[in-house]
Amino acid sequence: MTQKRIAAIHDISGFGKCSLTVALPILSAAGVETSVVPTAVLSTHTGGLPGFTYRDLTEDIRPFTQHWKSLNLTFDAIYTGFLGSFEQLELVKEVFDMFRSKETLIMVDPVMADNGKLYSIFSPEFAVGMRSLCEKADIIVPNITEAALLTGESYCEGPYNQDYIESLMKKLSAIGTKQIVLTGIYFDEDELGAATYERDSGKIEYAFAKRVPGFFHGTGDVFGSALLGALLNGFDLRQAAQIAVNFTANSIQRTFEAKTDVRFGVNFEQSIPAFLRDLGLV
Ligand code: PXL
Repeated sequence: MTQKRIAAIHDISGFGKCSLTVALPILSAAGVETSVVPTAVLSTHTGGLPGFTYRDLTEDIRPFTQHWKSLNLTFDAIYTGFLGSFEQLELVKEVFDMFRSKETLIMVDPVMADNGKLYSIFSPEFAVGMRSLCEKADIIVPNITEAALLTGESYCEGPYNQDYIESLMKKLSAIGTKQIVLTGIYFDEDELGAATYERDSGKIEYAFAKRVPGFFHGTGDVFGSALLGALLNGFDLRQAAQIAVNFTANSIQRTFEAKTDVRFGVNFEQSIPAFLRDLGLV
């Protein structure tokens, strides 16, 4: 199989594992060539570590990607995550149009909220802009809070019931993407995972692993990166979701046992060997 190449468009937060410091190592480990468009450089993420620095790189996005285009570079996938402004959303739509071919998989993680709350830097209108970016994707990967914001549905705390999840999925499907993976689902205290939806078949399926209670920062990016790595290794959506759930749950479990500060991100690095076994690469 020829090596796959992707473009990952996220910020880089120096400390507190998320966005590019997660996507780059995980996709590289999965054997995928990962080019990056850093949209901003922060000292840490914005999720609970006060005093972070934020250097916006919006102005660089167009010249950066136009240079790539002049080199005739092509990508098997484009993966976007945290985007800091409406202007960045519009620029990313341009990048999709610039590089999209029939084979390009466009994956949008509509990073903007968790635990029922928008991240501090966003206004509620940002969800409208993010929905318009999702409309241009092949696959979207919201958590439950983001799904509620994208659809106008009310947010509920877990444990969830199947009716709520399936009604959220149906509302998300109106966005029009071919595939949806909804994260952060649990029906009881024992298991946590994701639901997958395929537009063509209308089928909703689930992938679960052991649940560790609590909130662990950066797990959406760990999950999204592993999911894309698995898809590009030829797994179907349900299988890829299971591999990503296993990897994320394993990383959370290790972090929970080590009792590290949950704002610092999860120990995904030491889960990479098991991830590679799941992918059949070792
Ligand atoms: O993991 C999501 C994320 C990415 N990048 C930045 C963030 C967050 C979530 O808080 O603040 C800068």
